[in-house]
Amino acid sequence: MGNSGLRVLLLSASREHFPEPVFPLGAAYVASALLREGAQVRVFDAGSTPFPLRSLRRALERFRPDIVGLSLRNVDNAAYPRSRCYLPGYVRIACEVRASSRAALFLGGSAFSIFPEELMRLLRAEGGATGDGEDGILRLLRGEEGPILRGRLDGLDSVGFPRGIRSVFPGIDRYRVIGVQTTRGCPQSCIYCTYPILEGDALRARDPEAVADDLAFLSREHGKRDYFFVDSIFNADEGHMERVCRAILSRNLPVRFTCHLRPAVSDPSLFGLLARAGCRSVEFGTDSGSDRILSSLAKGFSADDIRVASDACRKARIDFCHYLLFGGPGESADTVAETARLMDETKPKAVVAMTGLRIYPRTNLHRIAVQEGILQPDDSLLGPRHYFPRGDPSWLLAKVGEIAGRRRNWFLPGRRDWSRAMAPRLLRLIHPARPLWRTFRQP
Ligand code: B12
Repeated sequence: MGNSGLRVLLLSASREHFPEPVFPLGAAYVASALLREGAQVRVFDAGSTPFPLRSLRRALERFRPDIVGLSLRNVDNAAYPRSRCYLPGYVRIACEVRASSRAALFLGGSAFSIFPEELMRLLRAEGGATGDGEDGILRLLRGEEGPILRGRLDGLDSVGFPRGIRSVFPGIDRYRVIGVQTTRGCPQSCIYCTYPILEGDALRARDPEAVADDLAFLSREHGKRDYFFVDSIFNADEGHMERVCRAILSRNLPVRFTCHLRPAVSDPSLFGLLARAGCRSVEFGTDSGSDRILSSLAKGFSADDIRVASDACRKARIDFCHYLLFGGPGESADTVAETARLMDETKPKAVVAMTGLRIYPRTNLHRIAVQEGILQPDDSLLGPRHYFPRGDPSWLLAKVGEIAGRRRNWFLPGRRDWSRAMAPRLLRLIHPARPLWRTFRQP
């Protein structure tokens, strides 16, 4: 109870509403850990107020926190060529914290886990924790070794929703879709990916009954029905996925959810169980339909696996979307065409395709790009920087644009600045609980 009475404002800095506004789950989970220690906690959500700096000033003056914990989710939108960098907004928020309070500033969140030193320097914070924030924040408050430390929970028993969430974060009522996490860590080693850096490379699972407790609480106390299971890969351990579904079914919970799946399933009948538990949409991290590229990205599954998973999803009547990444090492006009053919064959509701791979530090892609001379070894990568075969984006953008232009269900987030577009906002008004891609009309 060392932090009893300490006033902590957790500030979720993201203002990105595309493809959907994202519930500040990181801040909510960190709040749980602080509440257990007896701290007084408020969550400020910069994404749900039209004038964030003015509202933040008011919140700081009213609550007078001892500590501000800045939750930094996205560095940029990872899209090419219309890339949007969020760092200037985070600098403005940090300046407002300095100007309107004397609180110490601590940093955390996925953006911070990827770029800790750079963000410490940019935002002039007192300290920060990468990794598991529930552990990280408490160790920062204890003044443990720093200024940057790595939060690490062995088991996930302490992960979950704070039961008094409405007094901590009244803004919960503004969110139709609530994030829920059932596992952390990713044992895959896709060459471009940050997941093992963010959450570790070993899979850690929450007790399925604890997940069901959270869902029961959210539906009973807050009337929620729609969820996003935010696990990097919900089927990384199919046994765990099955236990979560059975826990939901055994309590008859009124749940509809979306999740990220790897398109590799050992037992296709699991999709029937997923559907019965409330799964309405699946986002497959497919990346490519070419076996050559799947292997160069080290995905660990094949085009045939994608066929089987797509088929199983369709039979279970779950809408699915394939997320693609064009431009991995070895991508050619032939492999792009092969991917397009597999998409036509598997008939997803939508295809969301990025062209160019965002290069993150400490990934294999970073090493490859330096070796190939496409990237300077001292580039901080905050930039952002994207990988293209031979460093040349033009032919690939043209090719993917041409393919997508002939298919109505293909969506290219990097082709324009969607943050200002009206169409996604209107679709969101009509279908507030669905992922944007699920609102597209299928050809
Ligand atoms: C699920 C997910 C989505 C879903 C979200 C659905 C939903 N309604 O919640 C969807 C598909 C919509 C999505 C979209 C996007 N996403 Co996304 N997403 C994720 C994913 C897989 C999980 C996020 C999550 O909720 N994790 C669980 C929570 C609890 O973790 P957390 O927020 O990180 O918080 C923990 C710690 O970071 C820490 N912490 C958090 N705050 C604080 C504060 C303090 C003070 C401390 C000490 C600690 C701390 O403690 C928490 C508990 O451990 C991550 C990858 C990952 N594994 O993190 C990518 C990720 C966050 N997404 C990313 C990106 C780029 C995007 C998009 C911009 C993509 C696009 N172009 O459309 C959009 C942006 C959407 C938006 N509005 O912000 C990137 C961000 C990195 C970057 N490049 O900036 C990530 C990291 C993936 C990656 N490429 O590495 N995403």
